Amino acid sequence: MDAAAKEIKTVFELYDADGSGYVTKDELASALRQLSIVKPTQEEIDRTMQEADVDNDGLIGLVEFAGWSNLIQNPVSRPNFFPYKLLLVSAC
Ligand SMILES: [Ca+2]
Repeated sequence: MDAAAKEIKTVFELYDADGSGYVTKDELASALRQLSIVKPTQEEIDRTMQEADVDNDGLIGLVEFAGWSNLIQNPVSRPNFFPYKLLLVSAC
């Protein structure tokens, strides 16, 4: 596992509070509220869930999470995206 993958897994485990291997919407909401410098609104949480949950099963797996992290780390393509990059930086 390379450093970037390890970093993503570390952050993923912060989100996955019960260690189930999946991040639920509740876990996502509480992680974002706890870790974020800017408090997200419910709408932003809903949008984030939609962004990250590619297969729409209501859970974010590690692969989905990694894809979502890539989106965050490429903010040029997402100018209006909530600045969760800050969150990742502060969590690592
Ligand atoms: Ca999913």
